[in-house]
Amino acid sequence: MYDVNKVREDFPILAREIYGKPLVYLDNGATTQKPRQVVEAMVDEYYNVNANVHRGVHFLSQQATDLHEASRETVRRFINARSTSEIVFTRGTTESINLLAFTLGEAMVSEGDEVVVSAMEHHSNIVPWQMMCERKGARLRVIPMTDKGELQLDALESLLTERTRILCCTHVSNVLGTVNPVKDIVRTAHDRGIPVLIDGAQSVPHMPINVQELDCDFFAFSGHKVYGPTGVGVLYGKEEWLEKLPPYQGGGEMIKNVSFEKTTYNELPYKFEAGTPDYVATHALATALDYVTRLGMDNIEAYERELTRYAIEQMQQVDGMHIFGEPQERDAVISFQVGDIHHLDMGTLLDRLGIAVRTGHHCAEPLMRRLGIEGTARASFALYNTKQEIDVLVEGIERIRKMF
Ligand code: 7TS
Repeated sequence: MYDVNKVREDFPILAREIYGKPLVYLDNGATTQKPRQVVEAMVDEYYNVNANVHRGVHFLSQQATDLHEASRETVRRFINARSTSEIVFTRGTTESINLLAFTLGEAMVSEGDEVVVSAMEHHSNIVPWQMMCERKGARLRVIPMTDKGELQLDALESLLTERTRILCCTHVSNVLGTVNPVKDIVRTAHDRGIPVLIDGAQSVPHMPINVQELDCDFFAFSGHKVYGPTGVGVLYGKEEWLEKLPPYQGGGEMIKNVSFEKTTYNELPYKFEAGTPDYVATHALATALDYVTRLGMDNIEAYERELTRYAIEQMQQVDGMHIFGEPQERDAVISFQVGDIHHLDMGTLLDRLGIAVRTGHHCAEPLMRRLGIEGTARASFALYNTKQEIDVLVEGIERIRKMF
């Protein structure tokens, strides 16, 4: 059985009070809190192991390298990639997508080509593609969305052409919580020989991920959204695709031989990992993935789905409550608006009650425009949130509604 109270004991920050009120942290879409195990792994490595990886014959360097490479294997297992060659460590989802947009642009995009993204992307899965399109004279095309907040997949047929070089789509919307049918999207794109990138920033913390089953060609996520440290993330890529792409940054680690005349590049995945990696963070990320694996991603998913169902049911009791999107499959994210109370006022007043939510456009301005709004308040849940916390949120919203 999933024991949330026991889980909460692993997260010291949850015992904090904010303005004299117990913290209710519902901004997990932005970043999650860290369990003791993760922080202790970092402290332990800095205190007892620290040395640069991949370059020392000495004991500590070997040990740090072993931890770093074992972390790659942990990531591989966690998303069920075929090989650790397919696991590139980056600084996060944003860097993963920038890496891919740049290198894929260099390798295979020319004037008149097209890149397809969806209407519900985070800026980090729009702007890098836009930048690449501008450089290459290519064009961005957009999968439209229904009023319920689901992608219009019937439009895919006409959007995917012989000029389409890649389709990029988020697994879960960070605003609406929509879980996109990425497996179907991948199949449709593959029928036309088009590779697919899935932005897994908002799915990895909430559900089991199996990249071989999804059959996506690329998959990106951030460590800090899945209980790991900041500054580390992953780009998964199928080996045959990564082999086709040129390096991203130049420097140490990514080379085999360097002379002033010619440099040869290292094998996968090191070709994409110039410079000293954040090897303490990769180890801590693996610790976080081990932590959620021990709890069971299936259990976490079931627990959070029930929490989200409960939250929607309770929030809908509030007069004037509008919840954005009505997707058939929703993950642990709820964007809302109450009457004409500005989302910033809502967020600020909830904060005074110790409740942390996010407000604004959530780095998805095109989606805001599609919804005809400037922003929302957003509650997003994690494995340590409780129904009691949702009751506190709903009481808080109710109190604020009465003030206005
Ligand atoms: N993709 C999605 C779907 C996201 O939700 C985010 C961050 C990113 C990419 C970028 O991740 P990063 O770790 O590289 O910054 N989303 C949010 C959010 O919803 N609130 O704060 C950050």
